[in-house]
Amino acid sequence: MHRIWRFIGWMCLLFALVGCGRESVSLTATPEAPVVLSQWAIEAEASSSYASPDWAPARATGEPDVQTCTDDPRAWASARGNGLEWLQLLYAEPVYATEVRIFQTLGPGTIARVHLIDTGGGQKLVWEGTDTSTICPGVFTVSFPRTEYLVTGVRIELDESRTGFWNQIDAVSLIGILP
Ligand SMILES: [Ca+2]
Repeated sequence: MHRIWRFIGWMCLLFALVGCGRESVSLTATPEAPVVLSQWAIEAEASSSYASPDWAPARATGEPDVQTCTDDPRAWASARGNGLEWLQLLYAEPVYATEVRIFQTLGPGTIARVHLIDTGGGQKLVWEGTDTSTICPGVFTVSFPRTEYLVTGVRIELDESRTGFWNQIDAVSLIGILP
């Protein structure tokens, strides 16, 4: 009787070893888990700015530093606050993008279009419409299926005639998967 149990024990051990061997093979074949990166802009330019260095496009680079809904020189503001404007941001690491987050700290409601910029400088529209945000400070988030191309920049187009007021942007993050 003991022999039978010993035999069953050895067979279990054998199957376990074979199973381990198979598992290691499949693990080797499994691609590495994607690394999702959230990054802040390193450079920025815009159609205009209220002043410089205060309210300049560079004030929309780096992480957010304005905590209230107010006119603050640490955020980008256009010169006039009543027409068509754009803000373009550059990021250090090209990624297969999945989301853009725009931190608004004054006058939300003017974002009209959001484009991604690929590594060749091409623009791809990912959102167009009317920003109905009323929460301020607030984050306007644009999510989309993972891009097939690498993204290195974001271009935000604003129509400040919609509110007749300055839509200040404190920071913009780009979320995506590292190649
Ligand atoms: Ca800022």
